[in-house]
Amino acid sequence: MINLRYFPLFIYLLLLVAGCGGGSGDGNSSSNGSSNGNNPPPASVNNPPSLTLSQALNVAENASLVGEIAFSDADGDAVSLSIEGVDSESFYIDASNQLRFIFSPDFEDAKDIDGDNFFEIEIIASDGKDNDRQSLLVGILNLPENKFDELAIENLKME
Ligand SMILES: [Ca+2]
Ligand SMILES: [Ca+2]
Ligand SMILES: [Ca+2]
Repeated sequence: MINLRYFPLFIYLLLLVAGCGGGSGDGNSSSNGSSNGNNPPPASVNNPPSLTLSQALNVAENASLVGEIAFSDADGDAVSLSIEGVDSESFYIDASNQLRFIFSPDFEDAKDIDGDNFFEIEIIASDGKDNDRQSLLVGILNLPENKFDELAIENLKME
């Protein structure tokens, strides 16, 4: 049986709880009106060119061709390619967008800047407004030279 002496207190507590629960409605109703109203959208947005390149390519020594530089431009802009990076002076890009050495690399006579047979360059594609650039590591693969072939034959004789 509920003791009626405490009933008013019970009601009081109920009201207190209900009052706390509903009270927090007056939050920040600051209306952040997006006030960019008067800026018309740009007439045309340029899309930068996009290079499709591996980050690393290996080519056999004694051949100057590295590979084609593939790119696209969503606007159909004319795109010009250029080369930067520490070993950029060892390369050029021909009229067919082929990346080539200006010489025939010789594994036994490394011509890259630090002599480890990995040429470090960056390819830049520009449409005159924006550009895309990607780093490219061109490694030189060693091919057997005559002297090494002879060495291999001598080793065979010794077995
Ligand atoms: Ca473009
Ligand atoms: Ca190097
Ligand atoms: Ca070699």
